[in-house]
Amino acid sequence: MNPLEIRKDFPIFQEIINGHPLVYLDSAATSQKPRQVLEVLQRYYERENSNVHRGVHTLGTRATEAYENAREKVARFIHAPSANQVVFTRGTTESINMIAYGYARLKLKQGDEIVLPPSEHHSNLIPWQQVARATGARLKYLPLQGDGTIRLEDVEAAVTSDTKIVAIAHVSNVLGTINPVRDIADIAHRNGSIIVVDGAQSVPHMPVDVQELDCDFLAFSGHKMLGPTGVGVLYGKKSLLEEMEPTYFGGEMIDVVELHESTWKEAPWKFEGGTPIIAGAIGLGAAIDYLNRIGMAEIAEHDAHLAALAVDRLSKMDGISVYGPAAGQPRSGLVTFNLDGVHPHDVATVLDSVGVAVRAGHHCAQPLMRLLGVGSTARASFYLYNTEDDVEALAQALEQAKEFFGYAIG
Ligand code: 7TS
Repeated sequence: MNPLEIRKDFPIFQEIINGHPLVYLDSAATSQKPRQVLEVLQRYYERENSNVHRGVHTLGTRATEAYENAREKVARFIHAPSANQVVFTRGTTESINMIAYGYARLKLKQGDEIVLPPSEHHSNLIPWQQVARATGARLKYLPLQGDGTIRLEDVEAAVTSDTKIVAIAHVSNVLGTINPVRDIADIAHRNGSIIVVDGAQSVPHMPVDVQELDCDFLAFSGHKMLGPTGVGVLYGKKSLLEEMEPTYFGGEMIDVVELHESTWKEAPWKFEGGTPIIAGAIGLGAAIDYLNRIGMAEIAEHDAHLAALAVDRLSKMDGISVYGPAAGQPRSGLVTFNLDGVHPHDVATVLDSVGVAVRAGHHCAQPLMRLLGVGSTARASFYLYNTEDDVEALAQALEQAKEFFGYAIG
């Protein structure tokens, strides 16, 4: 793959930021969008726009076919056994909340346990706190190693026959650690638990096969994988989707409605109450086409290479602390760091002044920040359109920030 060629597909790289070419290192927050996705959205609204699953008119048929075709693309992308196991949602957050409301709240009871690491994004933590509050179940946190990794023996020790849900990110959005989901799934299943996998940072960046992972649920967001905002996916095993209740009730998701009771369609449609995210799903389908053309294995290698380069470069700089796996250890395409003694917002502001976009803050992972002993950090995250020059631009901008704050601190 050639990131210089790929960049030509992304109109945003023509933007000049504060007098500098854009160096976009915030794809873990949201990715940029290629022309191919933007054109599909435009064409949909110009030539196919209609509501789905109801009109018998031509446009209705076109929109329905395009929408359901996108579902097939998602299913193939994650190797789901059937497209009926793919529910379109607004994103990872909504997918996990739907599992919490439609499954966990109904199934869990006092004494049950939900096992999770303390490094989870708030989207895979607060819904479980709410389930615990509502059902009397208990949250049980896995110990984290200093580099953010999780030891399987600790999972073995934590997961018991009381465990009903293990919730875990495939890839941490702060540390870039890649969790051994298949091994954890095996432990969960041996104890009669299900495993919910937050794929927000893995599905966009590496090949993901739900059958190989043997995960019960998988949640991810379209906007982090070249697709539009407002669309995401909830994948579930067939029997679980059958057991799970819808979260939203109304039009589109019903079978028969009586005055005092109603019945639902089958999955996935029973979970898609109201007019669904039609353009979003079609845009996500186009994003998947784009990613497939490049190849997910190539993208994974590319992103990890840039992150490794950044870890190496930043670790050699005085005054920079890098978090997460040590150099040479597996890490996905992101690097979290701090410039000692300087607030990451200030670092990010100086970087922005030379066109380098990084995220600064607690990254929706406050408990993890506490474990790291910091209030917040800066984070550079890489994707298929980034180059080795971008890593160098980051390092040089950080040198500038050091000079600036060294002077300011005196
Ligand atoms: N889970 C993980 C691991 C994430 O990284 C994110 C978003 C979410 C869940 C929530 O996704 P959403 O699309 O529903 O918002 N992560 C980030 C981030 O790291 N910076 O901005 C958003």
